[in-house]
Amino acid sequence: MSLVDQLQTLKTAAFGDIQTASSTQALDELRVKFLGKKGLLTDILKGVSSLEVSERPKIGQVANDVKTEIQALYQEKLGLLQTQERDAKLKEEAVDVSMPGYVKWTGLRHPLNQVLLEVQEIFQKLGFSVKEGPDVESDYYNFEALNIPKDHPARDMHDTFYLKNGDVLRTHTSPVQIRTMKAQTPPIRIIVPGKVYRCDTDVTHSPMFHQVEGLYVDTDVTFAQLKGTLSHFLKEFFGQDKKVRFRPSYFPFTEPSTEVDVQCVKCEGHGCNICKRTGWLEILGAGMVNRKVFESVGYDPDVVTGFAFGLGIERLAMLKYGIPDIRLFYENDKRFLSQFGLSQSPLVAAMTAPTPAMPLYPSKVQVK
Ligand code: 2U9
Repeated sequence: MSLVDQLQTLKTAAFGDIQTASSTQALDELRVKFLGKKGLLTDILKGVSSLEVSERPKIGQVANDVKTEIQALYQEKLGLLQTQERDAKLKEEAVDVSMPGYVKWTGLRHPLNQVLLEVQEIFQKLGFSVKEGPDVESDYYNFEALNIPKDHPARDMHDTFYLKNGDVLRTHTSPVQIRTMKAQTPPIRIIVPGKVYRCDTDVTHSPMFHQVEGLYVDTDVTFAQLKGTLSHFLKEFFGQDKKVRFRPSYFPFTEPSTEVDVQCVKCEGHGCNICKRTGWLEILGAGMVNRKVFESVGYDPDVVTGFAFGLGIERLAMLKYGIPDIRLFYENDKRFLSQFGLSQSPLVAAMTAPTPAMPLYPSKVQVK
């Protein structure tokens, strides 16, 4: 076949292939195949050297024309395929702005932790520091050292979980105060939050719940300081306008002992279902540390005095927010928990709003 015929055949083949190319990548491969340095056109032109010198310019001209025509078709097809590919990509990546956005769940503090932090903050500002200790305790630290000997009726009140080896799940966080007093010398000013365990279950009692206890020991700590400190705490927590009262009580580890009430947060003292028509809510147990407790930690009760107090976090949270059932705290129901997110964005709040079946907390109960 003459070189001119070979060039014509090449052109026909190239045109056919380029016209049916389905992607820019396939098209580029064709460019290399036909026009590349080691391509078919180059192959054909190798034959020019064997031609008469006089025939060479003509073949050169034909070859140039073929090359130019293939390049022109290539450029035209390239533009077409690029447009097609860009359109397909845009279609694929299209964003439907009418679709609802993704809700980003942000974590928030459990209501019990929120209340605990609020309590801690009030006492930390008064110079109390936070101490923690183990959940499993010996009978000595949980009872004996706190003036609750074996057979003491107070043991029944505590509904204790006993372990096989005689240890107990602590019924209060008081053992931490005993450990601290044994390890340090006065002045001691601590609050002790933590889980405690009592075999008792109903809507206001759980076998595990959380307490905060406090202890202040120094020379000359007085009952007046106890009253001032706890009145300050209750007013900070429930509101400065609330009245506070101290009633005589009994605990083996304090003498004298007192229970501290705050004016009902719901009826402001008029009497309602929350305060059992009394107008008062029982919040704290407290008292001056019993001399016997000081003796068991090696302190001289004629030199040091102190006050101690205890409260239940669940009870505090239930009263503050009007929560009727203690089990709500432990069920991990997001409809319940998300209601206590002060830092929650309005969008998340709207999209995670509780269904009507779940009452709203903090409740806005109206009482008359
Ligand atoms: C030491 C000495 C004394 C801590 C105290 C109470 C009174 C009290 C209850 C409140 C509600 C337990 O969670 S509750 O059921 N607590 O009434 N706690 S005085 O007294 C102490 C503690 C440690 C060394």
